[in-house]
Amino acid sequence: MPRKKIALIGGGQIGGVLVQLIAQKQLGDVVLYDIVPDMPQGKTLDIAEAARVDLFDVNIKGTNDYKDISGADIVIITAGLPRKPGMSRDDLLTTNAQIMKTVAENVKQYAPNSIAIIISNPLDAMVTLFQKITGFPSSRVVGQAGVLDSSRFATFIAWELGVSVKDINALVLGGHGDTMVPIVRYANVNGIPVMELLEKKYNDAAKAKEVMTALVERTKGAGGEVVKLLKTGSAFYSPASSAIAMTEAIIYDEKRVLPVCAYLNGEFGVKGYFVGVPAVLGASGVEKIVEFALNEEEQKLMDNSVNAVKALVADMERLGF
Ligand code: TXD
Repeated sequence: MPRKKIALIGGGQIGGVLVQLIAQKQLGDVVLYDIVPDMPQGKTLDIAEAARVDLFDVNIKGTNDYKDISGADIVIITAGLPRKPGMSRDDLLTTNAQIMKTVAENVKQYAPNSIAIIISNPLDAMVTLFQKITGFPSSRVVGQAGVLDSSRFATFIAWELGVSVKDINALVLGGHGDTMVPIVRYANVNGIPVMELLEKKYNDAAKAKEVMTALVERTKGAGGEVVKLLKTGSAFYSPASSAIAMTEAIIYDEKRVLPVCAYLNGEFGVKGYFVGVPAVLGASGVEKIVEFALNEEEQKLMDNSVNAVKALVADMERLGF
């Protein structure tokens, strides 16, 4: 099998970790593009020089020229500004929409058959804009948010219960913002409902509920928690890992069911918007939305989150994008 070509647009914190992970896992040849002169060349040189130690055999190139992404199979986009303490993801809208417009035009020109994974914030709006400008079929445009938000939820549950995070299944749906929807009802430890385990632990249903509410709230604010501690940027290791899980699902045609930001055509009661839902990821990109019944409370939270995405997209359109 010829090696895949993976283009990364944005060579900042997440971009750098992406290069390293792709190399170490030998997922394909990498091109790292950034507008800052020499920086992507420097980062890729640094990572390439670890090849003898890490024993990887892929080509790694840094560039300031979009021509170098020509023919990429997968494009992962992190270009844009990250949050500073006190900022919401939505505060990034104007700046990052301008950046995304240029990025999308170039991906359309140089990698017209690629599958695009978008990471830049505000995520749901950036995915929408990218698809609008490229005109790519929606199966080839997907945003990363839910894999990370779900992993954060799983991590907090594991810590609370004192069990391995490997055995936790936890799903977060909706937009990648404060309105995201952790699905408590289906959170489980190897099939055993988390709520049942919390009730056992505390021997008190009300207390168990209170603890779960705290886990849910921490999940929703998890990005901000990291921003506050870092002071100079936002999370980058875990977003990079999450995008790599999606990339692997596509490269190896795994048909994994992952929560991703995907285009909905009536599923979950949403039409014409990109929202976080479980989807099958395989060689063709988003191959299927995995729909399931939400209860009344979950549907209400989902509607609220979808309304926040709609408002964000409307703001973006008002700004002329
Ligand atoms: O889960 C998620 N989706 C996210 C998203 C989790 C964490 C952070 N998330 C967002 O990803 C964050 O809010 C940002 O919008 C992106 C990238 O985060 P990162 O931490 O990597 O930001 P950096 O280090 O500032 O890197 C951004 C790079 C930087 O090197 C700029 O020079 C570059 O983007 N940049 C550009 N590249 C190409 N083209 C243009 N026009 C451009 N403008 C800036």
